[in-house]
Amino acid sequence: MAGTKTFTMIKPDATGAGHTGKIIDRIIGAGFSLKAMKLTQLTREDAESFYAVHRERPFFGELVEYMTSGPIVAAILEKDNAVEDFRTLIGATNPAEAAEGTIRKEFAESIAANAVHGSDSDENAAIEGAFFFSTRETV
Ligand code: IDP
Ligand code: MG
Repeated sequence: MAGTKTFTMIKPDATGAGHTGKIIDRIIGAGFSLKAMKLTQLTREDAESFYAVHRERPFFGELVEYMTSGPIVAAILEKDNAVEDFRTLIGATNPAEAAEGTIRKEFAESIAANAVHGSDSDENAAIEGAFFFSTRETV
């Protein structure tokens, strides 16, 4: 059975462009509830660790530079079928390929600066949520 939690970040391009509130509104409007949320900025060590799975990819350096370039909003979200439904809401990694009405179609600047993160599995949702939040910080 699909899990009920996912993890997201509003990335530096979107926070910097003043899109934080609009993106949160879209997420809540799509039926997700906020279980935890914080504004923070990733250190290089944080970003390298969070994206360790992409270490060997050619864009890793660019990704770490970008993700440390400004504030991010991290959040744990709850909804039935959370991981899959959130990936549908945000759209394809490359905004040029993202469907109409998706968050990345509306707010992303490029394949790197693509406005939001969404976990790709229930297992990663739990790992990524725990990277940012203790049980004490989750409602
Ligand atoms: P996802 O965020 O849609 O799950 P992933 O393949 O997991 O996409 O890649 C993680 C992040 O790395 C992307 O959200 C994007 O910020 C960045 N990224 C992915 N592919 C590229 C690329 O080809 N060039 C630059 N950055 C990329
Ligand atoms: Mg991914």
